[in-house]
Amino acid sequence: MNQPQYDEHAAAGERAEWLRHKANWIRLSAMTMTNHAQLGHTGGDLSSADILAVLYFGGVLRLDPEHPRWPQRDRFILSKGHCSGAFYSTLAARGFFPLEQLKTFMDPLSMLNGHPDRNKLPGVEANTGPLGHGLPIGVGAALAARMRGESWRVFVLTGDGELQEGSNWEAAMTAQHYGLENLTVIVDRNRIQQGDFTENTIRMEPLAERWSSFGFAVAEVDGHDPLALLERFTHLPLQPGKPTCLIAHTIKGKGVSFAENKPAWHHGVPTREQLAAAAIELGVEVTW
Ligand SMILES: Cc1ncc(C[n+]2csc(CCOP(=O)(O)OP(=O)(O)O)c2C)c(N)n1
Ligand SMILES: [Mg+2]
Repeated sequence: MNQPQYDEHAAAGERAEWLRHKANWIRLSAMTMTNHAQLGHTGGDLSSADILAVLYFGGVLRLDPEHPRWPQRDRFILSKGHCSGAFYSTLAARGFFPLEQLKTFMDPLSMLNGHPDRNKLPGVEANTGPLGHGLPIGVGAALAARMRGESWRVFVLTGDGELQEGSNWEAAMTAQHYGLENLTVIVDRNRIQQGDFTENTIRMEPLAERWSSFGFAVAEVDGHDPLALLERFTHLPLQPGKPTCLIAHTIKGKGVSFAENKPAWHHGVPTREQLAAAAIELGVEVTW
């Protein structure tokens, strides 16, 4: 159920290349969606693509797209629910629903709302969008696994600006109180939130120290290096008896030069010409 989607016996370089290609496909697919809707959150879609590719295609998450509510599955919660373009592209590519459905992003009556809805779309564990809720839900899910004696794990992907929501820190205290080693928080540390850089808005540093002072085992990782991510994800928990926080250093808009590290691309959407330029830079094709 958590087999890598590539040839496991391939050399490390080839595996990394395969995952990079998958992440770039997720990027272009998400941009095709935000171009279609002329709405969306392109910058954060692009920063999280490698993390999603490694979780879903690197054999990290135990899941079964044929049985999305398989009780023993790992739970992945996209707490930064505004980055639904990348998330839906990942779920469709992994087989949770047909790729053609991506064409309906944000259309009236579409199941692909701007923010994920677990009652509409297979593979979505929690309704997110209002920031600061994914981790509290994830803590509850991890605690439920513990109480039932089940071995499934919980992964929560948050934004860095999102951590300004106090609910995250209440949830963190609870996670450490219960020693939820089956819980991993991944912070998409792209250093930009809505409108500006995080450090100009509400300073997030020293972020690693903050998480460790809340009782998490913490590691920092290059969020665009598939093998470094894979290495971290396949050796969890970082410390027995503690929840894990992985701070993934990323670039908002990664892979598309005109969008990289620009606050305006938080909810910037590409024109047709920009989409064509992105396809060339990313070196992938989206045919759905
Ligand atoms: C509670 C709440 N307040 C405000 C918003 C509007 N909003 C959507 S995305 C965003 C910024 C998020 O920044 P960050 O967490 O850094 O996400 P990323 O950079 O990964 O896109 C804001 C303020 C929201 N979705 N929820
Ligand atoms: Mg951010």
